[in-house]
Amino acid sequence: MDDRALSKEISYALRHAPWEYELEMDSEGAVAVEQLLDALHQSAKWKNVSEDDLKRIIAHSEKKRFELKEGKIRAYYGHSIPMKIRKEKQMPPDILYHGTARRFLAPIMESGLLPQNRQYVHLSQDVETAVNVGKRHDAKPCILIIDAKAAWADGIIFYLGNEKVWLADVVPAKYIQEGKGTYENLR
Ligand code: HQG
Repeated sequence: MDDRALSKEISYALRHAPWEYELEMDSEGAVAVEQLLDALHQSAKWKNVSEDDLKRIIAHSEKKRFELKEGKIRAYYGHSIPMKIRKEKQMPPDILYHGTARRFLAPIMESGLLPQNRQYVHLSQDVETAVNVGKRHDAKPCILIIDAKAAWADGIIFYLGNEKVWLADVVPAKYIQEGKGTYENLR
C-alpha cells in the first residue's frame, strides 16, 4: 500500500474537504474511523484499507499529523474548512519559529503572520521543524523567530497543534524577528 498517498488523501479529507467524503465532523475535527474507512472504500485504490493501515501510517510518520482515539480520527492541524476547528488554548514556549519563503518576508514584516488559506497560523517548536516547513515554499527558506512570551503576555492566543506545531490566530509583526544569517546557523 502507498502509505504516503493514503496519508495525503486522509489529510485532504480531514483538513480540507470532509464533505467530499460525506464525513460528519465534530467541533474538534474528529470523524468516526468507520465512516472514513467506508468513504475510502468507495475508491478502487483504497478498497482494502483497514484501521490497522491507519495505525501504521500514524506510527511510522515522521510528522504527527493525526490522532486516532476512541474510534475517531482527527487531524492535529492544517485545516482550511469553513467550520472553525476548536483548539486547546495553551501557554507557548518563550520562543517559537516559523519557516517561510524569502519572497514572503517583506509582506510578513509589514502585516504580521496571517493564516492565509488555513484556519490558524502554524508555528514550529524548534528550528529544524521550521526549516522543513519553510523548504516546502523555498529551497533556502528564512526562519522567523517569534517572541511568543511577549505575545502571550500581551493577550495573543496560542493553541497546541501537536508537540512540534503550535497555532495562533495571527502574529503581529512586532513579535517577529528575522533569524540572522542562514538557517544553517540557527540549527
Ligand atoms: C505565509 C505542513 C505573505 C507563511 C507544514 C507560509 C506545517 C504570508 C504561507 C503546516 C503572510 C502559508 C502549515 C503574509 C503568512 N504575507 N505570506 N502576511 N503570513 N504567510 O502551507 O505554515 O506536511 O498554509 O509564511 O509542515 O507553511 O501538511 O502554511 O509560508 O506544519 O502535515 O503563507 O502544513 O504540514 O503556507 O504550513 P501554508 P505553513 P503537513
